[in-house]
Amino acid sequence: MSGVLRLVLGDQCSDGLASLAGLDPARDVVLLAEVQSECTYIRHHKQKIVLVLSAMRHFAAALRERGVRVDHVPLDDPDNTGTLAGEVPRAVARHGLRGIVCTHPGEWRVLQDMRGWEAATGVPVEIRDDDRFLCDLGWFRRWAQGKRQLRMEFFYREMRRVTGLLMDGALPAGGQWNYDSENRRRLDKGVRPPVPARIPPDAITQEVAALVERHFPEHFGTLDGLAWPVMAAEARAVLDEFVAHRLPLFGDYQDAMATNEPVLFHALISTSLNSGLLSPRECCEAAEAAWRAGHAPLNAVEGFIRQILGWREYIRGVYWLKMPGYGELNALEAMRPLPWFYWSGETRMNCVRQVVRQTRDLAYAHHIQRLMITGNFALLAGLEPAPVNEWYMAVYADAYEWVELPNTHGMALHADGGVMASKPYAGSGAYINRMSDYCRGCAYDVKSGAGPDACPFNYLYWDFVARHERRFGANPRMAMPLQTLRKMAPEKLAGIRADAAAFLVGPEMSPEGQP
Ligand code: FAD
Ligand code: DLZ
Ligand code: SF4
Repeated sequence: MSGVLRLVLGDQCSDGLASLAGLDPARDVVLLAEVQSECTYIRHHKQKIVLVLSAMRHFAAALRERGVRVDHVPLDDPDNTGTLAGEVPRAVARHGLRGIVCTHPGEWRVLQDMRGWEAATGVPVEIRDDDRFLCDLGWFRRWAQGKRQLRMEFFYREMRRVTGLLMDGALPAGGQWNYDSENRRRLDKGVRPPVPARIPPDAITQEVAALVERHFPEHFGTLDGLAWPVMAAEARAVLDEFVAHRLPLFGDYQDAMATNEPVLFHALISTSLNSGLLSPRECCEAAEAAWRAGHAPLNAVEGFIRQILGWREYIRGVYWLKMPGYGELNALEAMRPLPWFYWSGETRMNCVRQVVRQTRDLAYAHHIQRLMITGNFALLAGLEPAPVNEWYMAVYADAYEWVELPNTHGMALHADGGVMASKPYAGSGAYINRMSDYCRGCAYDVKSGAGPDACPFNYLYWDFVARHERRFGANPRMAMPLQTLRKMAPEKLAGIRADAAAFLVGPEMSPEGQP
């Protein structure tokens, strides 16, 4: 009797993947298909394509070594149809298989695609839950049911209880659930963040990099800084290095930003988690073990575990709860086109310039850079959500819609009207100046609120608050800025809003540019 096709997608390179459970090595075939459509449905950063295709090649080789029958279709195979919807039926026919087993994908559009494969192939398709996550989607749906507002903090506490992570019996370790108030320092003078070890690209990765340069030369980003893990062992080495050298100060400097310090004390593990090279549980357990051994303080370890056990799982739950349709929401009626500087980095705003250039070179920016620089600007300037989402999907090596969309659309742009976050993450230049050294190297004056040299984040902030005064009037978390706005002299506010209007139609904001 023939076997079944077991599909492994590019972000599913995990031992123990659901679609590999029960695999019969004598009959079943594992398909890994490099396809043009997955590389171009978004013009991903070159580094993301290299990392995904290289991880697929390494995973295929590892499975073969274990005696598994693997069908790996390279991108430049002349018979490659270029789509998953083409490659799956082709593989079923080629090997004469009687069924297809998949793991739930990370994006709605792929799930829709999978649901059509039974009709296309004439064999049954089984879509198994993706149990690499700590929260099952059915559990999340039940947790969310009937709640007027979803809040990450309550979800996170439940997850701590359910998983037992960072718990002492029924109580949170150390007596508190959350130590975030200790985690808001700017980088202190004299603190030198350790330089992360580079993972040199091996022969397979170099071959894929050449392929990507040939096939996708127009995609955003450079490959010079390429150093992402492409195998589980490399990903584990990055995690171990983080735990040993950066975790102890992760909490303190989680929100800090500094020129020429792209990583600071962050973990650099999102690409590995999202492509399946690391499991969320092993990351949390490694951090907890460091605390229990006295190597890292609780504010750091709890903060780190909250990102993974709390935010990452919550974000995924919200995505699948709200899809389809989530990305179409535009609660703040933001309509402005994306300025070209998001691609070129050519702007007089030093903070934005630093983050866009770093993103181009590394396909990476840490959370506060994404939220409070490029995200905050998009929110304040009223940029249309769809192109902003497309930008975030295109520029980061860890971007998949399940995690990118709620973070951008919900957390950064507030386009979901508050599903993700109870207030918009809007900040003026003062916030950026408090948390970074960017303002020192800027053509604009962060201390100035109006006039030609004033920091655009300052007048755009008040213009934003004034624009949405009615909408946020009933939101207690917006009471402070609204109170200040209402106390502002009318002529002062009129001047600020005139500066904002002029900036928003000025040369910096042009959507046109040379690719
Ligand atoms: P660390 O700061 O060291 O955190 C450790 C881990 O926690 C991360 O690797 C990540 O897995 C998890 N984590 C932290 N914050 C979040 C969060 N808000 N949502 C989900 N997981 C989180 N993350 C992605 O993985 N892919 C994306 O496409 C993505 N897009 C984002 C877009 C915007 C506008 C914002 C504000 C955030 C986005 N994030 C995204 C979340 C976060 O910025 C990245 O996970 C983080 O910067 C990755 O770097 P790190 O591994 O060094 O993280
Ligand atoms: C991101 C990506 C890329 C660039 N290429 C492929 C590919 O060639 N083949 C594949 O199976 N998966 C790829 N991926 C990952 C998919 O885009 C990802 O599985 C879906 O977006 C669902 O998360
Ligand atoms: Fe950014 Fe304003 Fe500071 Fe310049 S002055 S770096 S624009 S916050």
